[in-house]
Amino acid sequence: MKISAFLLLILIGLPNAYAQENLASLGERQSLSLDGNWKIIIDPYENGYYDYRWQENPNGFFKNEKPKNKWDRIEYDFDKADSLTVPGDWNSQRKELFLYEGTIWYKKSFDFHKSEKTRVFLRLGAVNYRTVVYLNGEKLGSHEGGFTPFSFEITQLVREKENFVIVKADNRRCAECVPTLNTDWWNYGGITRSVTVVETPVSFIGEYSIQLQKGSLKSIYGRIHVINSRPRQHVTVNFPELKIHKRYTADSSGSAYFSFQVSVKLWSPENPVLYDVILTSETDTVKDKIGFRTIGTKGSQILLNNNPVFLRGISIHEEAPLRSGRAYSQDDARILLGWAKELGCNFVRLAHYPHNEHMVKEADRLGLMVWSEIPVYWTIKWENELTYDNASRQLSEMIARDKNRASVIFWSVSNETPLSVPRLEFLKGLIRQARSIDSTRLLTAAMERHYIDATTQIIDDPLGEFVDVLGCNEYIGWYDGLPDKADTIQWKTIYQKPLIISEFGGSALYGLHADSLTVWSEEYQESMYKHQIAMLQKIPFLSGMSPWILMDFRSPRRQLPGIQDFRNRKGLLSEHGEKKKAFYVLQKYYEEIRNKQK
Ligand code: GCB
Repeated sequence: MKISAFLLLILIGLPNAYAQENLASLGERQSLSLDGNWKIIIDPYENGYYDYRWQENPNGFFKNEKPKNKWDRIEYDFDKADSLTVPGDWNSQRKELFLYEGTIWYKKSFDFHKSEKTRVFLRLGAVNYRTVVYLNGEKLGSHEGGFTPFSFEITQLVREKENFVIVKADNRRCAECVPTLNTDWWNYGGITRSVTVVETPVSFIGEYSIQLQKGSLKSIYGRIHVINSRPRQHVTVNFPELKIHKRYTADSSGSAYFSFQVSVKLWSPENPVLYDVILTSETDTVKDKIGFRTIGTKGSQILLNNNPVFLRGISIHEEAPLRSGRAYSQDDARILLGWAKELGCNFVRLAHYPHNEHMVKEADRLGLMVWSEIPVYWTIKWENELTYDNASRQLSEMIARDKNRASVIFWSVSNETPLSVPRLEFLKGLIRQARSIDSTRLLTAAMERHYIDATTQIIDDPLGEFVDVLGCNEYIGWYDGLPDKADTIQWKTIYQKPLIISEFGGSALYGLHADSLTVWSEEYQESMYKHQIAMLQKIPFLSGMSPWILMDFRSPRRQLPGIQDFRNRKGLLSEHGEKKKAFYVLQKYYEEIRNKQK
């Protein structure tokens, strides 16, 4: 780095060691989109990052150097390189990248007319998994975790013409990562969600939350946080449709906490009302569409707006419908959630990581309650502090992004994690953290269960004490016996809490027909759903279910040629949107429940 650039960086406080936190409002603002074609360099040996002694190279690919003389030897050239579309994973865009796990460099050029007295941020919706970001040859910072947004301030570096942003994305798995080495989903790499440049006033609303106070149907509670605030500045909260206009004074840290009484139409799956909400500070305005509802529990019931509700759910991976790869668009969200609605759902489990923002926003609009989770999956390194910090950061980023979405009712901290003391401490820490950031939603986890005798399943995971709602995955009739085994099973729990069967299911290849004992056939899956439903109906403390899974999805663990071909076939629909027989079994059951509740 040249001395002058180095001094400049010290003066303006760059490079950021890590991505900015607590700027969730950036996602709700007008922005310049950097989506489209990005030039790429595939770099399996990370030569663009390390020198031949494996030291970080100060003149790596992020400098985007060009030969100035005919003898200059520069061994890369973004401008002559291939390109990939952003947003989008790389595996499904190029045949030779299908199985690729490693580093790819992305480059995009843009012009930007910055107004006077503003700040500018570069926001990345998600990059899987490890990211280093550079602008105009300078490092902005890094981020770890594949499913949450992050941003960097670029006010001092951005210029009118020919900015170039370079992103190093590395999707190699590691034992200490979250998720860890082993998952049952495709490790799609790359810039999988939109990239934007966002301009804000110098002093701006960085964050806000606004929802019904826990337990109250009339009292709105919230916070506006103004970054770089003049002390005791005024902020307002406005609901134009209700002609509500409230004014508050922020404290010296820029935060205004408020509560007021209001009569709103409550958000529910039957009536997903969203209100325009406009928040202002003395220099800034942010607009959102927000629904208001409460969520709670009473004994083994889940209460939505104080009324018991049974969650007719389905689990969904962020897998693109009707094409392959990671889902990212509003259309993808509409198709996936449209199928869930057609199935009769009022609830979706967005497995196994935070899905893109279109999913939760569409769920808000369509009236689907959402279970949102972080990828603490299977065998995480419970005793590694960095692993904990990573999970904890992903949790904060998920909550920061979605805390104003009425659809989201559950934060889930883990999936099928094996019992141990360090694991319990780890998960308790995450639960405490989630509660301290958001006291209004319910905490859950997808746990396991075990047999106490040949026909009795018990849920007694010590984690159950710390969650509000018990999530439990079970595969009776698939990994555990044949479908009719379910007829003999009864369920117990040591907790007086609601239970969601967060997974059950079995695989079928769409179009494969046989008798109901022939594995992989639609008839087997259909029979399994029938036996499951009969069993689940007998569980008195059951409050809902999210069978596994809406649509077949890519997984490296599923290799059987002609049947799986790298796809987990437990979908009720194929990846082409064809409905298997079990779809109709669940649809019929959900209709019956709906009719009973009327
Ligand atoms: C599970 C996991 C899920 C898998 C599923 C399966 O228990 O939570 O991620 O995909 O089983 O199909 O085996």
